[in-house]
Amino acid sequence: MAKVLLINPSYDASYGGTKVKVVNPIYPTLGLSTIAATALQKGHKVEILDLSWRPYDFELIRNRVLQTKPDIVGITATTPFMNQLRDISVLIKDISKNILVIGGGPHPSALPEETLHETMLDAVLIGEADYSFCDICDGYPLSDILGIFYRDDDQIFSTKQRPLITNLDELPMPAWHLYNITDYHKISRLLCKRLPMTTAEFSRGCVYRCDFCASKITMSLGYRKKSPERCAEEVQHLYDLGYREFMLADDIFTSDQKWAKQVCDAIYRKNVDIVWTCTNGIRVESADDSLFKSLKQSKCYRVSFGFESGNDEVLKAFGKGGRATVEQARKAVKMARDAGIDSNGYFMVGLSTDTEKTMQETIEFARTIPVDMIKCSICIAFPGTKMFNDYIDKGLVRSFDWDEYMIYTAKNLFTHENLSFDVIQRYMKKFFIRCILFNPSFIIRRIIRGIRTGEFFWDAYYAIKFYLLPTTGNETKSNYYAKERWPQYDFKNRPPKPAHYQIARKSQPKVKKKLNIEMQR
Ligand code: B12
Ligand code: SF4
Repeated sequence: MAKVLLINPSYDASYGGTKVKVVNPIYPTLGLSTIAATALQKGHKVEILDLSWRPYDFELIRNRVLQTKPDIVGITATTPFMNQLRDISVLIKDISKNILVIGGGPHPSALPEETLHETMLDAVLIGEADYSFCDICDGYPLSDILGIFYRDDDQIFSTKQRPLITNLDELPMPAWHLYNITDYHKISRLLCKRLPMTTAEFSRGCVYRCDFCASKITMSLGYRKKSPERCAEEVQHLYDLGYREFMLADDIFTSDQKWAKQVCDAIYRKNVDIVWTCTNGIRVESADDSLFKSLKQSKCYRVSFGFESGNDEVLKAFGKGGRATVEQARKAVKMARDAGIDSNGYFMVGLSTDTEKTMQETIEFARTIPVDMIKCSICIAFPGTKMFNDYIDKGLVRSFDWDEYMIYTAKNLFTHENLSFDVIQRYMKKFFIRCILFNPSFIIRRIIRGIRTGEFFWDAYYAIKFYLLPTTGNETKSNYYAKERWPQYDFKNRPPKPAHYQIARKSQPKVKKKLNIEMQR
């Protein structure tokens, strides 16, 4: 049986010292607990080291590795954490070349070949990895495992794409128990009502194609759902483990309204004392009066809407348009308010066709829409998105230093076709000033809500913090272990290609490989 250590990087640098630090999300990472679950089911020993809520600390990782003595280390990474992944891969190989080091999650899935070049990883598992990671633990030769890129000597190979899991009910319960529940009392009280809080998923995938979104790179195009009974069982299981709140990570939970209502009804029937939120933005055209009533009844107290822009043409251009209009957004918020559910609005500036005029429209729209929470970020072309691929094709990407891919502190990542980064940042600052700090209707709404819910003092505490912190530009640097020894990839002269094209054009590997043999570099 394999001994496995899974590592989630530190979020410190990404929220840095900016205003959004007041909503720093600290809860167990679902990706690691789902891959851990299948491995545990097969009898492997799995531990999770979650750095999300602490600064990046390579000594801590080293000590944990020396103590656990794992056969396999798995590291997850979104783009801003890729440099941590690179650093950890070097650190682990310094400890022992015999430890198999595996990468997964959004960034390695988006750029698997480049990721292998830039790290000392032995393999990258692409996309949904619940079963492929288990195959690794079971000791199958890397060349026999579907959905992976791996190295053999100095060569990189890939295997065929793994078919998607069709019946999500077959997956074991995510291994939430591997997290130390007491760590999850640190989350901002603006994000949660009850502690401790965690994440859950009822469905996977999305059928839309917004150009700034990378969700397809891990969960593919399409929509797969767990049965309502299974969803309710997971909620019960979370409660039994001691969690009192969860946020749903699903991309489009409310889009199949009939099923979503059945899920809410099944949770309601379980009568579990746990509250929840749809924190990942739902689509405004999926809002429905009776669905919101069911959500409320099942103890969902907040839905987040991905409004993104206040201009219908911009919405259409990035792939959201159609029924997801500015007018529909107002209707959706009204429905949520009528049902007694809090609403949270996500906005972005610097969308692919944004101009100063459309960003101004976004600000005016956000200022007047009666939501209870608002968040605005700079739209960054993350690897795995159409926007990134388009910018690569047009030669507009200016930096491949993943430490710069921080949406609140980014400076010169790419050349926007209509705007400079300075202008985008200026509008982001303007957004916070006009829509939150000097927006009487938002402030009054928040005060009334605070008094009604008994959360007024938390609001006041975070309001002071929010006011004092800068909007952008206050970078937090990670203290790396071996930056000078990170393997390098020449992105400027060998621009990356979308992962799925790479899979399609690679021939099948001939070399077989055994688990735990020493990697030659
Ligand atoms: C919940 C969520 C969060 C949560 C938790 C993050 C996390 N790492 O789990 C929070 C709120 C913290 C978060 C933050 C951010 N997020 Co986010 N987030 C999501 C969301 C909505 C769902 C993720 C999820 O839990 N899915 C369910 C689980 C089961 O799937 P999974 O995580 O993909 O894991 C599977 C595979 O990826 C793989 N896998 C994952 N990890 C590993 C590790 C190993 C070793 C292996 C082998 C396999 C493997 O196996 C898992 C099971 O199949 C996704 C959108 C999406 N649909 O994927 C965006 C997404 C991952 N986020 C994204 C981004 C950009 C961010 C931010 C960078 C934004 C920012 N603020 O700068 C931050 C980064 C974190 C930070 N704090 O700074 C992008 C990533 C793009 C990219 N190129 O990196 C996504 C895809 C959103 C998007 N629409 O584009 N996010
Ligand atoms: S932003 Fe939301 S709706 Fe758009 S493609 Fe991504 S997950 Fe789907």
